[in-house]
Amino acid sequence: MARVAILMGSPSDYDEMKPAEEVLARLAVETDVRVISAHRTPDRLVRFLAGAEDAGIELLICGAGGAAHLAGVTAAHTLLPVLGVPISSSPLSGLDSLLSTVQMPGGIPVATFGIGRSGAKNAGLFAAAILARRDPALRKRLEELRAEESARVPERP
Ligand code: RP5
Repeated sequence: MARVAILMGSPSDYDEMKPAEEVLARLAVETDVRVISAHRTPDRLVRFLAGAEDAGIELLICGAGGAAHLAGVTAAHTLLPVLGVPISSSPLSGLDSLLSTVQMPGGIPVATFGIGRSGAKNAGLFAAAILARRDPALRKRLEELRAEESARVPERP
């Protein structure tokens, strides 16, 4: 059963959002990956969020570019934690997406990550860290992943 939903505004966002999916797969956390746009498919978003908790979703990661309102609108429709990833698709290379996602007015929080692939990877890891608080087996896998990443760093260039 998927515990994390990964939403993105367009199929063109997938390349930048993939690291979230990949790192969660590596940690054996099931994801439900969807294309849902806050402005092109608003009904799809509302429908999905209405059933998300019952479907077992515990966290949502939302990636969008340009005037990026997907994470904010998602957060407005759910009490589940929302992690936002700004996508670099726009002529402003994602600075607009970053500001749109991070600058939520007080009251509806979106935890915002860096622009693009590393932001998506960190959002996936952050989601896993939250879930690991109550999942000792996942915590162990997260520890192993950290150890593997450390071991890959050479002592000399
Ligand atoms: C946003 O517009 C999407 O999140 C995407 O980053 C951007 C461009 O979408 P496409 O025109 O490539 O579908 O809503």
